[in-house]
Amino acid sequence: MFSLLPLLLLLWAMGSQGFPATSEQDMETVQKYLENYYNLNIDGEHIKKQKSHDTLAEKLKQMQEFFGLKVTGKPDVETLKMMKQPRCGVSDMAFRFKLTPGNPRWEHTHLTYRIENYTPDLPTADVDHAINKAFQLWSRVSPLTFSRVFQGQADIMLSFVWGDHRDNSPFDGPNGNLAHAFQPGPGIGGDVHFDEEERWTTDSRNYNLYRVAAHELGHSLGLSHSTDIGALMYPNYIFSGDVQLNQDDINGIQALYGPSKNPIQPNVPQTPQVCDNKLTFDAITTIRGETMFFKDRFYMRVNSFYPEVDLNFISVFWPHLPNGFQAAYEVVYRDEVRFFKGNKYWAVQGQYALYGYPKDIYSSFGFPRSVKHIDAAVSEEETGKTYFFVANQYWRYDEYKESMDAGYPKMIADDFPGIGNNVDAVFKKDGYFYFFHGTRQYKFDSKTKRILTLLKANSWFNCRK
Ligand code: 0D3
Ligand code: CA
Ligand code: ZN
Ligand code: ZN
Repeated sequence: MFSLLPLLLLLWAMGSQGFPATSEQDMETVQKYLENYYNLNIDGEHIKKQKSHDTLAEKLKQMQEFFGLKVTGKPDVETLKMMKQPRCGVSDMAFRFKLTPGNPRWEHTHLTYRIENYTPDLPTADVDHAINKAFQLWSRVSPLTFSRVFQGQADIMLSFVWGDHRDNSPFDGPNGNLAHAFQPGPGIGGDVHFDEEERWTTDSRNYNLYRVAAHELGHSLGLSHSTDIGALMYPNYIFSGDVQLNQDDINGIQALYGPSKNPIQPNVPQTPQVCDNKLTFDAITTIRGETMFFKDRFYMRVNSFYPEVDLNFISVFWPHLPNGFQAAYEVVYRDEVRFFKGNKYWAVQGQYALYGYPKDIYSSFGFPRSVKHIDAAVSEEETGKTYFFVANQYWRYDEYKESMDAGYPKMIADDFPGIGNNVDAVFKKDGYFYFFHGTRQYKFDSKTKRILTLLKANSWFNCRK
């Protein structure tokens, strides 16, 4: 059943002396566990090439971190013990939040807070507003309620302090550590300190107080850092334009306090999981030799140097572009990538957004007003022809002549048979088109008008089957 040889070799290669004489059975436990819950790829005799040696150690580390074990990256006694415990069938990877070690939480659901002082960077009303909104994020999705007090002790005391402020966690001047908060408990428990040496803002400049307060309050309520880059509890400050809890933050707070009694719940963003077989895409394009996939607020990128998929906010790459593109394509000879949303499009050169955008698709490309959005687009380097897919039809545009070719639109089904009635996304690589429709992907040869291979949409992400 199991091919233990590669794993044993791998562990041996990792220099994993210092863990107990591991039996074959234990090895089987480790392998099976990491395969089940951590997408470990051990395929027959081969560790799949993209999964490097430290990936196994990485997976072990992730697992150890998740369970609050000592993070060794090795299958030590504690780790094996945890792996042998019964589990519900859900992948740990789906839950990326982490609770504070020991799972401290508030035992009452009505909490008080007090703003002890103010930063000179902002009007006091802006500070009050930012803090108030940050509390609301968490109260909306949990049974917790918060009320502000103006004197005496409150459960959560918030203050702006700098340098050594006598809690054994001195701040470090501008940047670096922005703030910290204490886990639920009496006295200093729950309190939030902001580093006064940061510049505090109410916009996208570093550092947005609402964004930082929202994160710190997560700690005040008992959450630790999440590995989900889309979560407010992710360890690094990323300002993605708006501040909202994502599904992982909500899973975390509800694991501690249960669900909200309020029936009206906000729309919750989720971070795409690259190895989720149900993953679909909004748009895909090549860009300077790499392929970039777009989904909601995120891009995903793979390259040959690094085994893991690079997943991040679109706004980190292009702060001035919107989220949720519907189509994207690259014009290689101009070193330009164009992004479409509704009847507008934007253009970038590498990481720089070009001036004068967005423009509309009618005056630029000659689409009729009946076209409200583009489903997918791809340009052929050799011919300078760009294909735009709109519902069950497609248009062909000449990049050199800067005009739509005569005789279009045509039916997708006539010239790209088998790829479905409409297209989510398309890109071209090594002479072939790759069409995406839902969770399906078609490798298509336009010379023979034939589908060569049927693939899962996420086939580029080095996932196990
Ligand atoms: C911190 O200072 C966190 C606070 C934080 C993290 C994410 C979002 C808001 C606030 C300490 S609990 N993190 C450091 C940070 O992001 C690592 N510094 C700024 C930076 O690296 N640009
Ligand atoms: Ca600092
Ligand atoms: Zn402090
Ligand atoms: Zn933090």
